[in-house]
Order: sequence, then structure tokens, then C-alpha cells
Amino acid sequence: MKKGFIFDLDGVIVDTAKYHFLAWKKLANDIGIDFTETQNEQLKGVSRVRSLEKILSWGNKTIPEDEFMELMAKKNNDYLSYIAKMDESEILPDVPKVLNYLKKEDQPISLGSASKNARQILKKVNLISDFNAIVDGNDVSKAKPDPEVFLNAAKSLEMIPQNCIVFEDSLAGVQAANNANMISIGIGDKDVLKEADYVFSDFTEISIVFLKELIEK
Ligand code: B16
Ligand code: MG
Repeated sequence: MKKGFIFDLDGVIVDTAKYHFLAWKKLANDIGIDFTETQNEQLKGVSRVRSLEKILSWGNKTIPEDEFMELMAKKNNDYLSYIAKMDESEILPDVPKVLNYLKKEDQPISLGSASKNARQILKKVNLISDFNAIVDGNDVSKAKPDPEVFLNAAKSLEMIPQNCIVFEDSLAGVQAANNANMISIGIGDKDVLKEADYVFSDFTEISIVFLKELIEK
């Protein structure tokens, strides 16, 4: 049987949250707003626009539209300078083990990410050819927990949602997968991701036997 396997990017395939943190922190501090790692956690899976809106509201700041656009561009340029230095060593543990097994079993694989930089990142870490479809922040109008990104990924793979499995590190992403009627697999903290059908700390905890069962279910 074929299943559609959909992977989030940031926090699932690579740990780019640390680069988002550095870039948002610099930007926030430059405009006189404090920015902590706890706040960064709340931006996981959240779009660039919504992230800046949240940071401004935490700092009780309102700014004109043109300045908002300038700040977004500034943050992204800074973020891209970190991305430029990425290579295969930044792929999270055992991600290749899982991708290689799914490819060997001829299972369709898609990306389902909120990031507009997804293709660039996949190219930098040399994984772009592992994906049969890529759905990212450029292809959606509604943010997770809306299921749009994952439903688009299912469509691209020509799979029905009920036969798709989503790997996600953010609560909003797990909720998006559940809202899409897909099997949700949380990657990260069990307390944060308790709404997921399964939760693993990382891919080293995911066995080939488990993947085989998902395919055969
Ligand atoms: P960009 P994911 C999300 O990616 C990140 O988790 C989130 O922190 C980021 O703000 C968002 O992408 C947009 O990213 O600025 O590169 O378009 O986790 O959905 O893969
Ligand atoms: Mg993520």
C-alpha cells in the first residue's frame, strides 16, 4: 500500500529555529524590544508576517506598513546569511534513515512547511531530490493550524488525506495535520505535542518496524 509522507521543515528536517532566533532577536533588540528563547518557541511554525506582529505586540509597539515591510526584509536577509552557510551536517539525526527507507519502499514524500525559504534550505542540505512534491510558505494563504499546507501536499502527491502521515515539531502543525484528518507524528516534547497521534523526541526513536506498520495500516 502507498501512503503520503509529509514532512515539516524547520525543527523536523533541520534545526533552523536557532537561526530564526538569532535573526528575530537582533531585529527586536534593534527596535528596543526584548526577545527570549521562550518567545522564540511560540514562533515555531508561525509565518514571517505573524511572527513580526507577535514580536511588536510583545513590545507594545505599532509601526507603519512600510516600516513593517522593511523590518521583515531585514530579518529575512539576516536569516539568509545563516542559511548560506548550511550544509548536510545540519540535517537532524536519522532523517536520512527515514527518507531512504520510504524511498526504497516507493512511498510518495512531500514537504509541508510555512517557510518561504524552504527550497533554498533543502538545496543547501542536499535533500531536495528526495521530495516528490514541495509545498511551502509561497503556496499557501492560511497558516497552520489551518490544514491548507498539508491538504495541498496530499493533492500534489495524489493521495487522500486519510492516507497521509505528517511529521511536525510545532503544536500548530500537529493541529493542522489533525484538522486535515491525517495521522500526526509529533517530533519533540511530549507535553507540548500531546495532541499528536504519536510523539517521538527525534527520528532516532522511529524504527523501520514502525514505518512499515504505518505503510501497511
Ligand atoms: P520564513 P516550518 C516555519 O517553518 C518556522 O517554524 C517559523 O519559525 C518561520 O517563521 C516560518 O517557517 C516562516 O519562515 O521566514 O523562512 O518564510 O516549521 O513550517 O517548516
Ligand atoms: Mg517546524
